Amino acid sequence: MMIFSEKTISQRRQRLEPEWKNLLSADDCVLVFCGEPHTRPGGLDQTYPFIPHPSYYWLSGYRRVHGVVFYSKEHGWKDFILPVTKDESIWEGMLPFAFNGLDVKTLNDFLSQHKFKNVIALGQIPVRTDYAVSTDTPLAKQLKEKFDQCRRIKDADEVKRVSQLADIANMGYKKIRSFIRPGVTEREIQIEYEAEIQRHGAQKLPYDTIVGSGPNAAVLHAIPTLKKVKEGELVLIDAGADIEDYCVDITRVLPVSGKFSNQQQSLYDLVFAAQKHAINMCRVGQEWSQVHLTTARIIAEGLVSLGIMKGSVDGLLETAAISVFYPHGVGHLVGLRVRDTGQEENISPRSYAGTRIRVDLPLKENMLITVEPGCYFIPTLINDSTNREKFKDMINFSEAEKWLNIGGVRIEDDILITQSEPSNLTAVVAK
Ligand SMILES: [Mn+2]
Repeated sequence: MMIFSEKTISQRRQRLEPEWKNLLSADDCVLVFCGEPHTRPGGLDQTYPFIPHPSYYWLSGYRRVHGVVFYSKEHGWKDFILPVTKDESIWEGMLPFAFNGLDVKTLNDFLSQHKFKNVIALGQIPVRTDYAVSTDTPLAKQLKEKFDQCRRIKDADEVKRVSQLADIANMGYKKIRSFIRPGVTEREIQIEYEAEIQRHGAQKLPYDTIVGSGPNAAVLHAIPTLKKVKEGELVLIDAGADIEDYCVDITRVLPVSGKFSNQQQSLYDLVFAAQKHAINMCRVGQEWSQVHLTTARIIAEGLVSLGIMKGSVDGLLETAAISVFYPHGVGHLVGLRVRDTGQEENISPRSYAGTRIRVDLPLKENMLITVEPGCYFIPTLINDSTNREKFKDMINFSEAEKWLNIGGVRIEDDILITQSEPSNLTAVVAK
């Protein structure tokens, strides 16, 4: 029932505790909720697959519904767990498991017995509780922020798990390379990849696998279709692997015929250069926004040299013209779930070169972040009348139209920030 050792869990608690102690009064306590199963609409007793709230899971190592981690200055850490029921044993074959803690049914009594003034709820807060909890208070927000900051720093067990997932994803990507040929469908590529990674130990997918061939490569979250991939096309595959909600997030672009055309190669080289530059910037203290701006600059310079954009590169960034071809941020925190804790401190994130980036923080040692610049020819943006008017002096639209069939290129890896060189945990997947 636990994939992390008790030592790892206790080290995480030791790391978080001093941060919380500073914020809490003697009669405050914190509850971190795992969450409850959710009924499928009209599904009677059917529920969606259950995943624990990542904060709870990180802090406890348990994946059991209704679990609660309790903390107060006076009592320290306590685990409240729902014991396996007779029904679960009959229907699902679940065996009672050992846990160091208390039956969650005793939580209410425990709280009333100790008369906490302020019960702060974090994690997947239930719709109803038997006791009053505070959720949206300034204190709750501060506690959550400290929690997120702690969780962003990956420990050795987490890094090991993500590296293992990179090896698993690599088996899937290798399978695609041997499978891909004119006439197979995007959907078949997805199936081959997903079967292969599960054969090698992945439990599930961290996000819906993206396969886009030809013009579909320009659809940022392309759902694989029954379209057959054609000789001379590119295929963009953005696919991960997941074990117990830990994951990798990887994108590769492959030529169906095994070789890029000159035009495809020039686009690929451009994005690859931006990615290499960005990875090299992944160092302690680096502002993430600057990493994004650097990739936007490299892509803008490349598009100027290809005759697709024109004018000063500064202007292409300042006016956001570059976002017609690069409409997303350079990356996001990853690890425990595909969007690891990054957004909460960026409630009104600034726009950089026309794009809202998902993380607007300086990098710290042992953060894990994706680096995924891209350059696309998206009909909706290229044919947009406002863009045509606004950027008429900056974009050579008739030239851009010649690239619509190529779709786009994105290259994505997961980078661990270290005291020295950036560590590419997904480098094993060939580019
Ligand atoms: Mn990603």
